[in-house]
Amino acid sequence: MTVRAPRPTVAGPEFGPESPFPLRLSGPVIKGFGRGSKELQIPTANIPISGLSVGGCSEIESGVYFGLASLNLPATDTRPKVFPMVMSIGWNPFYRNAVRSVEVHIIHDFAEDFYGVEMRLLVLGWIRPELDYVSKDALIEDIKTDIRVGLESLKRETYKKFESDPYLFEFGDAGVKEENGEKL
Ligand code: ADP
Ligand code: RBF
Ligand code: MG
Repeated sequence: MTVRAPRPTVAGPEFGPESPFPLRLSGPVIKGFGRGSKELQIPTANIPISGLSVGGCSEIESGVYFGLASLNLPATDTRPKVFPMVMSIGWNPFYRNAVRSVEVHIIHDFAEDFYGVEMRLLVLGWIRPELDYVSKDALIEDIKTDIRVGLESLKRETYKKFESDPYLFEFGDAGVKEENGEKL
């Protein structure tokens, strides 16, 4: 049996996000590979890879990140809610994907799917590189650890304060068109 070495319980510097964080990304939730919920029981809301061109220039490195997400749910007549999230960007080495994907697991139980809804992300830190695994269970275990690490990391006041970042509440056409660097 292969046992993964114990992992740190928090990620990111104690005194708050350091460059290039916080990164701001957004996009509509699209269909992914259909594996997250069914195979891993960890649903991931995918957004188009074009959402990665932040401010039109920087490319994000592949890996696992933590941060905050907000959703422009149709039924939300109050301020959009902000949720903790963990995100994977890359090629999913365990599945040898042919396309690079951006997938976000929101740490919240939703009663329904939210395909098509705009999601805004404030990426606050890096957790680890994307890895290959000996088994699906090993991948699931590591993602569960990412969730714990993400939650623990976000508890710190230097990260928690981003819950009120205006970016998470600025839903609307203009912002989205700009963020994605493409005309919709
Ligand atoms: P896909 O391969 O299409 O991305 P998944 O099996 O990964 O499908 O499931 C993702 C979908 O599940 C999301 O697009 C969203 O509509 C829904 N969903 C429900 N709960 C969550 C959650 N906590 N985090 C992310 N997506 C969720
Ligand atoms: N896939 C990998 O192949 N290797 C990884 O290290 C990996 N880490 C992930 C970490 C998180 C927090 C999440 C949400 C997903 C991760 N995935 C990883 C992606 C996973 O394989 C993918 O979500 C499913 O295949 C569904 O598309
Ligand atoms: Mg998914």
